[in-house]
Amino acid sequence: MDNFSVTQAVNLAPTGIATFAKTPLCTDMNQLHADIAILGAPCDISIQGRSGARLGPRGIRLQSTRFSYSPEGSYDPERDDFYISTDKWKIVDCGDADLVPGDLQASFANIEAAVRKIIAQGAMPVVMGGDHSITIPVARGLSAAGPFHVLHFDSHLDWTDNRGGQRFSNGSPCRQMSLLPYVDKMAHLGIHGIGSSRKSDFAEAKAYGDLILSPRQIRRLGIAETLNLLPKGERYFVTIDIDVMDYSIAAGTGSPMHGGLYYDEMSDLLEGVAKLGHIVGFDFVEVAPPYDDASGTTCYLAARLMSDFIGFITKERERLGVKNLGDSSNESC
Ligand SMILES: [Mn+2]
Repeated sequence: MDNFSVTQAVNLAPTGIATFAKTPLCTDMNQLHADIAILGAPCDISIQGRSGARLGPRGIRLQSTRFSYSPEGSYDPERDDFYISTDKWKIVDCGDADLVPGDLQASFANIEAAVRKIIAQGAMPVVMGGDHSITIPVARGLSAAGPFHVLHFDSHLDWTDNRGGQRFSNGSPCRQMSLLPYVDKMAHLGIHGIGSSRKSDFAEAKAYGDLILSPRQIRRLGIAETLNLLPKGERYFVTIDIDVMDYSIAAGTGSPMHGGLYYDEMSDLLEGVAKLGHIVGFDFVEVAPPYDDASGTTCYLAARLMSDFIGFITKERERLGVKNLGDSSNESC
């Protein structure tokens, strides 16, 4: 960018390449040397309702260019603090795991391999779906990061065993994760989709030891008490389905739902979650730009919440004195 500027680079939102928050692009995973690696998983061939989530990473990346990170960090006037300083944290965008048309398992294999590589390179994966089935290969790719608890934000329980014999749909990631030996307890937050799961699915999830709370129950409890109820432990994987957010602010998804969470509630929950323990990674799924409004409300909400969560996670690591790479490794991407 500097090559073309006669003045100091201003880096406005409409300029530059639309990586996530305009972070550096690193498509050669062997060169990956970062604290946090953003990955797109534009796979929506296992969706049960309206497709379109394969365009999620594109939509989120475009809206995420409305903010970008800087050496001094982003100033939050509410907390009077700076977040995500590029002097302290190295965040890169690794591009997308390749989608193989019509081949779910091959597409899953690409996602799993990318996540496994990110973990092996010592970075925290942040994966953009894609439909919620992509959480299955993401969780598989996290095997070396386990054992961990799973915190699942969604309108739907996603504990379906199979539909017509298909066990890897966007309605079954939590069922599939429960089968992984390194997945410990699960908490499902924001669940309120009527008729999307069988009563027997809820019974089986509870028998596994899962906590299930609706938005109404979260409001009655309050954020602090809700956080108190979450499983205690050292490590957590967090999976966020955009349809946990209320229809009025998140229409751009396959199965939008009234009665969901609002931005402040979700952001506050994520801030609390970041303080529970070590976050091994998170994914953000089901954003479907074809159903979004013209201003990109849903895509921007997803980008904002992802960035908030990255900010809360890095802030907690700063507080704990966790080692980070910052800009000390400029030779590799
Ligand atoms: Mn889901």
